[in-house]
This record gives sequence, structure tokens and C-alpha cells, in this order.
Amino acid sequence: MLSFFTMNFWQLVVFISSLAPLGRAASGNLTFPPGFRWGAATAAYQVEGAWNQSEKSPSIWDKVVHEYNHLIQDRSNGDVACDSYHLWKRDIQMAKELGLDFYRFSIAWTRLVPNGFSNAISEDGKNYYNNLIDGLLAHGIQPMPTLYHWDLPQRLQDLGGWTNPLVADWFADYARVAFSLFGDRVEYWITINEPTMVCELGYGLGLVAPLIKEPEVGKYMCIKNIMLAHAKAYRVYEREFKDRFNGKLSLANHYVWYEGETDSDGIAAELTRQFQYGLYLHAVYSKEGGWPPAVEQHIAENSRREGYNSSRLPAFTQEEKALARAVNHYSSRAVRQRRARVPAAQSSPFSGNFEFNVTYEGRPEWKKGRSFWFLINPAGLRNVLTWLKTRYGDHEVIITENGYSDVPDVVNDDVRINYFREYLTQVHRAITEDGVNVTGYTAWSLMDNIEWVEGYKSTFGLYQVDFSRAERPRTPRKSARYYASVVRANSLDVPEPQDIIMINGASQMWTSSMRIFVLLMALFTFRNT
Ligand code: GBH
Repeated sequence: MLSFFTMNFWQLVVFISSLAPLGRAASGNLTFPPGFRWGAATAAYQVEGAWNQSEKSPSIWDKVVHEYNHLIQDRSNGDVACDSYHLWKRDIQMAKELGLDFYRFSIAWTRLVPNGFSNAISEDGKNYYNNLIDGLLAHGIQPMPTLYHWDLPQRLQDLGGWTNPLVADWFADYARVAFSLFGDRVEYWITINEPTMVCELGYGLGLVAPLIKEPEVGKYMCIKNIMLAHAKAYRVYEREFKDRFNGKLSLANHYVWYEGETDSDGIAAELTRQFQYGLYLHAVYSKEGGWPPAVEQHIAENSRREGYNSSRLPAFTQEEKALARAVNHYSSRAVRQRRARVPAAQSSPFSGNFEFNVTYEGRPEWKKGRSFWFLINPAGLRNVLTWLKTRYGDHEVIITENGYSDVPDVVNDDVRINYFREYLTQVHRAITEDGVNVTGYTAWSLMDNIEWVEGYKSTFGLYQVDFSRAERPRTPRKSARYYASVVRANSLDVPEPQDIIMINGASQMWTSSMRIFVLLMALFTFRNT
């Protein structure tokens, strides 16, 4: 028998939560289908650090944090971040502690192909991702790489970035490098993370890298090119790798749930969904391809009225249309029609749309998270999932991000646990009641990291990271233990998180009274068995 005292902490958690009679089970059958997969996610810029290691070149985020540091709320940067470049073994260990089936991370374009172009591959970059992938697989954890999580090589930005139509080819070439190096060990690839954030916030409002304020024209050029980039990478995989590796590819789109503020706003809410999701889906999942017709028409009419010669939304050629679902979800908005003009500079997935004068707001009953954009409405996730199925058919869906932001210090993060429990209950209902084919769920994030312009003050981690120490120690939060027990049970019918025995605070020391308590419980059960 495994001696009680030689158990490490995680064995202990497994052990304690397997003492069924001691835990209070949640009511109802909230077990997920067999084979359902559980993961957690990070992104290269947010965790890796080592921003100028070896040949790595600067990305657009390196430039923003160094040259426009005042735009980062706590004036921090990602130069070291979680130091995952050096601490990847610890990251794998954490994934293991949680019992994950897969780990979603991203590849830094600037680390693998520092030129931006695929004529030179970095040995160092190649080794780093090989180590990570092999290390995960050695523990039975599937790697789920994202090719682009917002860190464009600055060199390509200087050449126009996502507004240069050639970027689609540059991306496909980079994708080919990644497929050929790592594709033999990857089942699920994510091409581009949240194009809506890249284009609306990066090229529309100019709030994130590359800080371009071009809501009328630049934003739509970005959207078209990013969709073509996805399509081209998809075709590269299909033509050159599918036979051998048989993996799957998807964009990871961001879905805020939008509903009408009142019944009369219902049409505006559906138009919003076409703008916010349809622009990133229609080309891939509809029969006819191209842009959603209602959106295309709207922008074309506005453009004509404004005196443009052609629509601000560039059309797809027939050839482009002939080219090809991952879900990121956090928050909801109520859509409200406005009589007054909504300025272009106040348009974003979180605030409104100037093309048809609507604002996106909260409802009084939706609680706020730590970030301004974060409103909690668990039913929103189920609504997104059923909307996708109704509109674009019955596809396999993986939830590639979902999570809750809080201040860094909170270790006993009951609010986050509730967030996970409530959102996951909605996922369960989408599967069992609505028949949506959701096959996996990914918690954002495995650990605290740099939350883009919000710096290190808004944290999503299952593990807390101490950024004041060079070693960047990671400590499991209470939510890590909750998530681990859900993963293990493949079910939300697990003891309430407060019943799971936790280590309090940043240290992993057991207090002596806790030790005695656990010991007594152990003796008690052994006697019973
Ligand atoms: C996702 O974005 C990202 O994929 C992930 O990297 C991120 O850490 C996570 O979710 C949590 O945010 O520029 O002032 O509008 C979700 C959307 C993108 C919303 C960044 C907040 C910046 C605030 N988030 N955005 S602002």
C-alpha cells in the first residue's frame, strides 16, 4: 500500500477526493460524455519571456511594451513573464498535476522563424517546442499548439502586417514549417487566436498591438487577410500533411454572447452576431462562402453613402471563396439600438458598432469581473454553442478558452471556482439537452501571465505565479484543486470545492492540525475498507 506519508500533495488530493462518503456530491448527473477532453491554455507572449533569446526577433508586442510602455496599465512587460522558456518542465508538471488531457500553448512566430519568412528556421526555437511537445506526450498530455496568438514579427508589421494581402502567404509558409516540424505529434492545431481581437482592437481601435486606429478601412482589410491566412494554412495542411498526420485545424474565434436589451433589439442583436462571429465563420462554414450577406450589404451601403468607390469591406474573389471551430468565450452583452450616431472610435466587441448604431452593455444582474470588459452570464456560453449549431450546422466544438480574472493575491479563489462550475454546467446542458457536439473544454489559464495591456494585475491562473521572484514560483490556487477533481471525475458531481482540503497561502506547507485531521480521516477509511 502507498504509505500515507510518502504521498505527495497531488496524490493526497486524488486520495482524499476519492473518499466518496466524506465529500458532499453536487446534485444531478453532471457527468460529461466518456472521452470528453480537458485542457488548460496559455500563449507564447504571455508566458515565455526570453524575448531576445538566441535568434528570436522582436514581435509587435515586444515593440509595444518597450516603446509605448505607458499603455500597459502597470508599466510592465513580457520580457521575462512566467519564464516558461526556461521553466517548461514545471509547466508540464502542472498540466500533469491537473490531470489534463491536453495543453493549449502557442508557438512564437519570432522564435521559430525569426526572419518572419520561412527561409531560416531557428534551431533554438525548434528545440524549445520539440522539448515541450515531447515532454507533454511523455506524460500522456496532448499538445494543442496555436500558430498565431497575436505576436506578429515586427519586420512583417513594418511591411504592412495584416493589411498587406501577402501576409496570407507569409503565414501559410510559417504554418508549413510548424506542420513539418511538429505535425507528426499534433492532433489539433489552432491557426489564429481570436481574429476579432487582432483586427478590431489592433487595427480598429488601436488599443493593442500594432496600435493602428483604422476602424473604417484598416480593420476590414485585416479581417479579410486574416481569413485568407487561415484558409491558406488550412489548404497547406490538407494538401501536404493530412494524409500522413490526419490532424484537425480551426480558427479560435472569440464569442461574446449578444442578446437584445429588449425584444425590439432582437434584429440588432442578430446583426451584431453576424458582425462579430459571422465575419469569421461564414467563409469557412457556409455553403456559399464569403462574407455574411447582411454584413456585406450594410458596409457596402454605408460606404456608398460616405462616397467611397467600393465597399470598405474588401470582397472575396470567386477563387478566394473556394478556399475553408474552436470557441473562446468569457462574457456577454445586451445590444441596444441608438438614435444618435455611435462614433467609430467607440466600436469594439465590448462596446458597440458604428455601422448600425448599437451599443453593447451589461444587465444589472450580470456581475462584473476585475476587468472592465468582463461581465458574468453563464447562460451566454450555452447560447453561443446553440447559435453556432443552428446557424452553421453540427460540427465538433472544442471550447479553447474560458476563465475568470481576479486580483493576483487571491489564492482561495471561490469566485473563480463558481465561474468554472456555472459555465461548465451550461456546457453540460448544451451537450445533453441541445445535442451540441462539444468534445473538449480548456481553462484559461494554466497560470497567471501578462494580460496584455492590463499587465500583471488581472490574473486568470489556476496557478498563481510570483512575479516578484526570479524563480517565478507557481502555486496552485484552490481552483486548481477544484479543476483537477472535475477533470479526474469527468464530472461536475464532485465534492464542493470548500470540502476539498486545501493548502492555504503561497507556501505548500501543511499546518500540523491539518495533517492530523487528514491522518484521522485516513485511518477511519482504512478501517472501513
Ligand atoms: C483572450 O482574449 C485571449 O485569447 C487571451 O490571450 C487573454 O489572456 C484572455 O482571453 C483573457 O483576456 O484592449 O482595453 O480592450 C479575450 C478578450 C482580449 C479582452 C484583450 C481584453 C484587452 C482589453 N480580451 N482585451 S482592451
